[in-house]
Amino acid sequence: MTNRLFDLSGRTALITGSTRGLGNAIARGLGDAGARLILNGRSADAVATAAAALREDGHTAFEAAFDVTSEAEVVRTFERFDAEGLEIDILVNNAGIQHRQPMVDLALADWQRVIDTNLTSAFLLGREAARRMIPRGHGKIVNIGSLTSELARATVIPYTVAKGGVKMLTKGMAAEWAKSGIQANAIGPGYMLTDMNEALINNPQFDAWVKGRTPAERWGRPEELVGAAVFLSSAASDYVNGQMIYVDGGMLSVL
Ligand code: GCO
Repeated sequence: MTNRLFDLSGRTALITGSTRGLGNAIARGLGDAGARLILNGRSADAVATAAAALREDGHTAFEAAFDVTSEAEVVRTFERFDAEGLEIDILVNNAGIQHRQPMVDLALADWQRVIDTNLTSAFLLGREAARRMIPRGHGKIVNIGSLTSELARATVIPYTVAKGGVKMLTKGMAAEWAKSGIQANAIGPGYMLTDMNEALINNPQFDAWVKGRTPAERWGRPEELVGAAVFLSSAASDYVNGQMIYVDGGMLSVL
């Protein structure tokens, strides 16, 4: 008998960047907890493929291909949800990109692209979702941060700045929206086995550093974020607001 506190039945979750990696693992986990899923990515084909795979496994999966950095596309997508009667109960702001380059060599366009994708998108989707959650008196927002929400790593400064911003945006959402029954929180993944980190995983020195610097002495698996995601998406977290849960094998807790 699973505890109904963690039951997402009857809830609809929009997960950005959910065609692969952390977003897809989180979507699958929320689906396993009973949620209907709306998948997102920029590519309609990739969204369709990911949604079909989830339907194959018995999940209810809708498709929403749009660019999370485009205010016009975000607004238009939420207007489409309104027209289709799709109420977003859970928003997971997961979409993100990485760009590894020393700041002295960094082009403004690359800086802006990372900030827009990893941080501004969470504001845009959060604003549109909150405009609809506030009148309903309830909603869950789960932002995806990073170890770099707390500590900087050289060569990934735009990502670090964006993820630091995600931490404070989460607190800002709590400050303004908690009184309306919305819980806004974040998850800070450690070094996870994802496509985005392929170059690091395949670099023996970096791989050894991660395993040496992490108390668990291993990389994390995307599905290991599901527990925190279900908790922060469910009634179990109705009095939790503005928090970041680090799922990092202990890396942030030790020198
Ligand atoms: C990097 C990695 C990290 C991880 C993750 C750590 O280049 O250092 O991409 O940013 O992806 O964010 O929490």
